[in-house]
Order: sequence, then structure tokens, then C-alpha cells
Amino acid sequence: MPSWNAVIAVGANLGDRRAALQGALDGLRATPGIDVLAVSSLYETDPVGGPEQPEYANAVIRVRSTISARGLLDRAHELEADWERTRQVRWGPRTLDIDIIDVDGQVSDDPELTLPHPRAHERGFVIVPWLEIEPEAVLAGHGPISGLRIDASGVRLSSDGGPLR
Ligand code: A4P
Ligand code: MG
Repeated sequence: MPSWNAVIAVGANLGDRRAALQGALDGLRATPGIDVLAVSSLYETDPVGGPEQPEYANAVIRVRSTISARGLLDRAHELEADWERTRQVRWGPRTLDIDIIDVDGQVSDDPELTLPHPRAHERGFVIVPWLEIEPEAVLAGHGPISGLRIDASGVRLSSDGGPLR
């Protein structure tokens, strides 16, 4: 059976952010065909882009998957919807965001699933956690992630309660 190494970024900035990211991790672990290989520390990050908004919690997860890139995106959307529906319905739609950053270097400009994620290379809140768990990683079209010129000043290790479990 074919399988892929994928890098998934999770973020939340409303409600119980840690619980949302833990829920995303638990949901990935519970998915047949997905093996979680590594989980970064939890980071507190200044919001990038968009309107004025609260700080984010972010983390990056590496998986081995027999589910294709498109299947991973579908699963990500399900987990986002589950979380909002069961726990966070009054908080609006931004309680959990799951982005597919890289799937074995695949390149796609499909707007529904752009690979690698088109903004990952410039985002400290993706690259800093990813470096922590895969320092030798390469981002298709951009080279080794250790050589990317990102602004990491708004990315801090979370002081609240340690890593995801
Ligand atoms: N889509 C295309 N490619 C992908 C991909 N590789 N992974 C499509 C995931 N989705 C992908 O996403 C919008 C559409 O993108 C989806 O329908 C999907 O098919 P969304 O999650 O519904 O909306 P969004 O996340 O608000 O939009 P966007 O443009 O993806 O935003 P980003 O780039 O995800 O940024 N600051 C900090 N500090 N931390 C954060 O986590 N996140 C964002 C959102 C902004 N600022 C942030 C953070
Ligand atoms: Mg997104």
C-alpha cells in the first residue's frame, strides 16, 4: 500500500486553544491510516495577517499516512467541523485551523489543496515548530527549512502547561 510522510500545522486563537489543538492531535491519531510520528512543542504566536485578533496557539505534527494528500485535507476539514460543532459553536469559525503543509514534496497549484502550503515558507509559526521536530526538512521550491529567512520574533514556547500529549 502506498504511504506518504506529511507535515500538518494546527492553530487556534479562540476558546480553549490547547484543548482544540489536543483535539486535532487526538483526531489524527484516531484516524485509520494515519500514524503520528512527531509532535512539536506548543507555541504562542503573534497573529500574522487578518484583522486585529488574539494570540494563536500553534503546533506542527508529522505523520505517516496511507491516506493521500486529498484524503488528509478532507480529514482535516472533518476535524475542524467536529471541534466547532461539539465544543465551540458559540465562538465562531476560527477555533481550529488545520493546514496541510507538505506531503512528500508534492507540488500542486489546485486552490482547494495547494502544495506545499503557499505561505508556509514565510511563517515563523509554521517553520519554528517544524524545525524543532524535523531540522533537516526540505520545503519543495524553497530548499532546507533551516535556511529560510523567517521572522521568529513573534513565536514563543508556550508557558502554559507543557506540550500536547
Ligand atoms: N487550501 C488550499 N491549500 C491548502 C492546504 N495546503 N492546507 C484551501 C489546507 N487548506 C488548503 O482554508 C481556506 C481554503 O484553503 C480551504 O477551503 C482549503 O481547501 P480555511 O482553513 O478554510 O481558511 P483560512 O485558514 O482562514 O484561510 P487561509 O488563507 O488558508 O489562511 P491561513 O494561511 O491558514 O492562515 N497567525 C498565527 N500566528 N498563527 C496562525 O495559525 N493562521 C492564519 C490563517 C492567519 N494568521 C495566523 C495563523
Ligand atoms: Mg487554513
